[in-house]
Amino acid sequence: MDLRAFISLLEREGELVRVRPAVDPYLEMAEIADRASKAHGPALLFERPTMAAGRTPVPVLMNQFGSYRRLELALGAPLDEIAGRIGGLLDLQVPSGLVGKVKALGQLKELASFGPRYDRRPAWREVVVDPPDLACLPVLTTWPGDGGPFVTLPVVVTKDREGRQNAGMYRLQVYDARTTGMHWHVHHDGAANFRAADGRLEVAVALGTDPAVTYAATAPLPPGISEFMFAGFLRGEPVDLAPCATVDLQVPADAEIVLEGYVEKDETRLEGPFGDHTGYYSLADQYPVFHLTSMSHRRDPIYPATIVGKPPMEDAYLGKATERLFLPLLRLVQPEIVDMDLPIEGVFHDCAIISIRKEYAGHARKVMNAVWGMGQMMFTKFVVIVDEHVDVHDYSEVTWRVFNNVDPERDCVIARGPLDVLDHSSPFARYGAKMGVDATRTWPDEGHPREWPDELAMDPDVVRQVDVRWREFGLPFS
Ligand SMILES: [Mn+2]
Repeated sequence: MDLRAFISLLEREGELVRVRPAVDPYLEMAEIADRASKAHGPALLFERPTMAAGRTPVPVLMNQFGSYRRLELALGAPLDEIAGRIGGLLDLQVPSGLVGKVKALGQLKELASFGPRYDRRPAWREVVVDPPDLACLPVLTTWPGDGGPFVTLPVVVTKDREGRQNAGMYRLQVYDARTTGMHWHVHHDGAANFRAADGRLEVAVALGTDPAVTYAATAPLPPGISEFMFAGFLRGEPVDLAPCATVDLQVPADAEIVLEGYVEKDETRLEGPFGDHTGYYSLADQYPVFHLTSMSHRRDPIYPATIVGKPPMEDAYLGKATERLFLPLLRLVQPEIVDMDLPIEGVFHDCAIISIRKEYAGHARKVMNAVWGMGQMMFTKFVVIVDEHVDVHDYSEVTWRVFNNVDPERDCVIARGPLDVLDHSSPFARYGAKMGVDATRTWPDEGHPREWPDELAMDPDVVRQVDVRWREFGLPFS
């Protein structure tokens, strides 16, 4: 499904509104999209962005992922159904012992059947902009303190030394017609490929891809697992890739716009500030520079954009997709994990609430440490562990457990480790403290010699009796 098919689908489902009056990509579009997010509103297709003099308006698609319904339409199925397919793929029938675990990992190979196909005549070759000129695109400035306009939904493709492609989403600050910033964080696969390259690293950027591809580029896949293969798995059919014109990379054949170029070792430039998904500006810092060598697009292209800011925003839904789809992977290694919630307010790297089947003293601490050792979950600043029967998605229930069950001195763990680049609370960038909170029922051998009280629960016979007689009482609630 290309972006145009997705737009038609959203329109048929009443999930998209076309905005026909002229709208300025400088702040105005962002303000409208922000209101759409906060009102749980539809996707927006701005048909007439204000453009630089002499440039043809390129429509801008915003808020395409901004509801659970649209996320389902984007990924082709409800999240729980996809999570079930992933669970099946991993054979979650509790891989017991080492042999079982190795067998389960082997089944990951089934993913390979969703490896990409190749198409040598991609739609995005229809128009070549020579020389490249980013002023052709209505790149948004989303917050007044931003360092400039930023491309916010790019699928950035690079290769590692073994020739395996990686697709990630790293914002691109537009400096001029042919150069942008390349905001890959030190922990991202794109940055790892850059560090490993000698001299120059080729880069391709696809804009306006199948929404499953766009989502996959944001997903915390282990290094070496192809985002395009993952998108193919989500979609149930392989992603068609096409070779770039000036770099040795392949990008989705149905992309709307493709930028090609390179990033040079030892060249950096001030990037930012940028109004970020924490709800604060991320500070300006030195980042690599992306030089365009080629730019092409489909006839009448559509430019995709998002705005991030104080949650909830559109990216909250992408984060929730990751929470659901990656739970089976987490459980493959930590089968005691029952469920997980990443609160939107914690912007996905700041807080995880996890329920576990507690089987031994210190079990909650074991899981905290495991979380801090798992891929991008290593950034999690607060890890809250509750017992298996606690609904992690019910924040009233969770806070009640934390406030009542936790002895701060005994049940809180302070650890140090890598932090997300966007964290501004730590005295140092990318490194700082994390806290684990064990809100499970404390066992005697965890330092609780006193009796732990039983939870309140009504006598079931009385509950049944009251149910039977309910109408008799004439009460205006049930
Ligand atoms: Mn990757």
